[in-house]
Amino acid sequence: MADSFKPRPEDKFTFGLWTVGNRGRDPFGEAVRPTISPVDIVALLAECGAWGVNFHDNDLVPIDATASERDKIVKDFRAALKKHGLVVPMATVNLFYDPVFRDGALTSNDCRVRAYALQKTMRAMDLGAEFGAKIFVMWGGREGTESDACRRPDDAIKRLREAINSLCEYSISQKYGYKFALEAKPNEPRGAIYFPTTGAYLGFIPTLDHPEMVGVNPEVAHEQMPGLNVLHSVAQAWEAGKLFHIDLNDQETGKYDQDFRFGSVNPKAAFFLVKFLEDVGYSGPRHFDAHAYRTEDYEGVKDFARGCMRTYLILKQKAKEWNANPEIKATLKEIASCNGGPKLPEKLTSAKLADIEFDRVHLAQKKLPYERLDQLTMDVLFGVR
Ligand code: GCO
Ligand code: MN
Ligand code: MN
Repeated sequence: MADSFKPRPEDKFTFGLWTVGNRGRDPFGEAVRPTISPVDIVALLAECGAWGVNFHDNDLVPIDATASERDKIVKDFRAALKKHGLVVPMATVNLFYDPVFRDGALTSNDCRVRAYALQKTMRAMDLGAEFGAKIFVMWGGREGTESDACRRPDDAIKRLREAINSLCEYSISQKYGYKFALEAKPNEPRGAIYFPTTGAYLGFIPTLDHPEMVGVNPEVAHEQMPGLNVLHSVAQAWEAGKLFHIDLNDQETGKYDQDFRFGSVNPKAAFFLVKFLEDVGYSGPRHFDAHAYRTEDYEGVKDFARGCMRTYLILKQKAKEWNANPEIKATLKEIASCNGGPKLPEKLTSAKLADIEFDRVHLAQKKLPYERLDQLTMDVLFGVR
């Protein structure tokens, strides 16, 4: 049994260099873990059983690196990937750390900052493409405000549209074949970030020049911070054909950006999310955008990484059990059934509908045994059924 929770390449589990490489610095305290090089991170992830690794440009190549330093880093990293059999399915760009981006990058009021951010993103795309990345995540960490006195939000939206249109053109011109995955977050590090939810990006994408190249990267924590149901956001993205990537982690509603191990706060929500991804056949990477508690050393970081993948696989097994459970199946059938009354025509046109008489009181009497269904779910999760 234990073996079935061992990660395999086909599970497509990935981590960012910034996740397992997180040194535990927070607004109140210094780093507690030493710096770990990208090459060592690849070894650590391989030891834990991950399939791939993702990076921001500057997780791999420091912002001030010379061309020759860059070449050496790229060479060493490529060798490490080869040695450990890891892939790079996704790349991204850091448009939030450097002071130049303190008032945003692609939406900044300063046209030179915007141009620099665009150029930095193009270079990050070059770097990702060198490692075969086909997904480019864009998270607008600093694209927001503390005071809306500083710019009109619709100007910010226009600027972001223009930037993404150019980046799509760049990917086409370089034949990179990227799909862009836009990642929403309501706040942190800004007081408020533009496009606070996955749904906001889904409304924006059809206004782009190349909407087919652009989808979303929902993150569990980012939807849970303001108390939204992440599964509903993911399902909307999936149904729109826009689920290009996913960031798995966990988070308590209303708290600071916690980035906890996947499934560690709300295992039931994590269960329904995993069940959804598996039921619909999502085939993209399962990326864990989380980090270990500040109390851990690098052995603890391994426990963290293994825990994310193990929980996913346990929940995947639970989803199978849930789907096969005869009582659950019978209950689902019961709740999906139509409740007697007039037979509805195959095609319900408005003309036909106008003539049907409904027994409203009878319809309202249908049994909806959701208490039983939910307890059956809990029984499956608790392992007693
Ligand atoms: C966060 C975000 C980031 C992004 C990453 C990729 O809350 O800090 O989730 O981790 O996912 O920058 O673009
Ligand atoms: Mn996050
Ligand atoms: Mn993220």
